[in-house]
Amino acid sequence: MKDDYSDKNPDLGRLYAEHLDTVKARHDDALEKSGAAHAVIFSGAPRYAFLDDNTYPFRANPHFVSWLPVTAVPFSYIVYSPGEKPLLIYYQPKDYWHTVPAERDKCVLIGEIDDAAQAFGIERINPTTTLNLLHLARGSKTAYELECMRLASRRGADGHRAAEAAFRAGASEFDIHQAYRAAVSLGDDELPYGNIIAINEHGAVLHYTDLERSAPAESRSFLIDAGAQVHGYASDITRTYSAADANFNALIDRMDALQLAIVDGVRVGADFRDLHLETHRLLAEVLVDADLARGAPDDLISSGTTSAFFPHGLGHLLGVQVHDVGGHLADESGVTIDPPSGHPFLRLTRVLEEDMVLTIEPGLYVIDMLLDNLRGSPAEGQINWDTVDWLRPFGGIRIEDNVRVLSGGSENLTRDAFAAQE
Ligand SMILES: [Mn+2]
Repeated sequence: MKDDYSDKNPDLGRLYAEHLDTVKARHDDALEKSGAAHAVIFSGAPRYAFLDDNTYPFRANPHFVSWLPVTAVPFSYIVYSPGEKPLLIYYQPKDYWHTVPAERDKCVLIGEIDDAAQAFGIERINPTTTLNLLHLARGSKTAYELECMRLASRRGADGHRAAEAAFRAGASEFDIHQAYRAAVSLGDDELPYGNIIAINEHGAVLHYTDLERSAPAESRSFLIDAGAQVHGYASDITRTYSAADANFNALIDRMDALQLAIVDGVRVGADFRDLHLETHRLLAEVLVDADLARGAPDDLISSGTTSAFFPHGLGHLLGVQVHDVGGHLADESGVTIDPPSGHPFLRLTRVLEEDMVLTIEPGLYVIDMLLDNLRGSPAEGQINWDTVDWLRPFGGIRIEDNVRVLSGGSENLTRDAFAAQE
């Protein structure tokens, strides 16, 4: 059996049993409030590519994966009735009909149904009430989930270490990607998301997924956003490196210090929207210190200058999904919390709760399309375009850690994982 890092913690089995108790309690609550007696959770069906007999990579229903560490089995069901042992029904074409509760009117079915036969006559499919309750509850991780995520962070950190070494040896993006996959022992379809492996200017492309087969004449900088998973639980890690340029390296260090300052603000009761806005204030100072812009922080924010350099959100919930569900949910009723005005891409707007795991991923990039939009506005005079020209060949910087929320602070899964390698 391949090393999937789960053997690094002999306690995982006991933690899983406790985790199941929590998952059951969450479903007991969601079912009662939904006026239902049974939950049927479908793992999903593979989808065929258009005019083709090959399927897309299969991604199991995340609700199914949060019940048990099975990520690759389609056409399977979990049937749960409060007070009873949950049933796992593996796909067996002739034999699974009678195992779904006869009281179909008291069932809710959770999953993506392509074919009515997969619903067994259950009419309440993905009821909003049930899903909101489960999604809200999934924000805080159980001890088992936290341990899976710590291991996923270690797995990812091992990949990052190998990727950095390949970059420093002059490898192409494609070959760096292979070095990463070999180190984490995961195939492309097993990664929690497509790796971003970006050399030089490519670092400014936020979702860069091409992989150049040959190395550039000069490798100046390297931005890697790559994760791993253990039992379906993800890590999501970004690092940026300078090959040799001391000034770019100093800017990376400034962004690293900014990132750690924001992580310092993570604790129970912190409003993630405030952390995002604080990031813009700190970024304004970095822009001024680096001579990329001039002006007071509030002016650089209101003019749109900080948003042009940092156009994405500070972070998101993390778990069995890389962008875990429920990031905007205010409460059980399903009311949502909007992102702050001018920051529509923020995926997490909640007040932080104990044992949530989220990413903190500030960035600073030269994205010409966004900077050019500022021409003719007050921001044009705030920006030092010569320094922008200097930074452009390096692409950009992003530093991303996975952070667990605690009452008086946080646990940094990513920094701990890198430190454990020493
Ligand atoms: Mn992320």
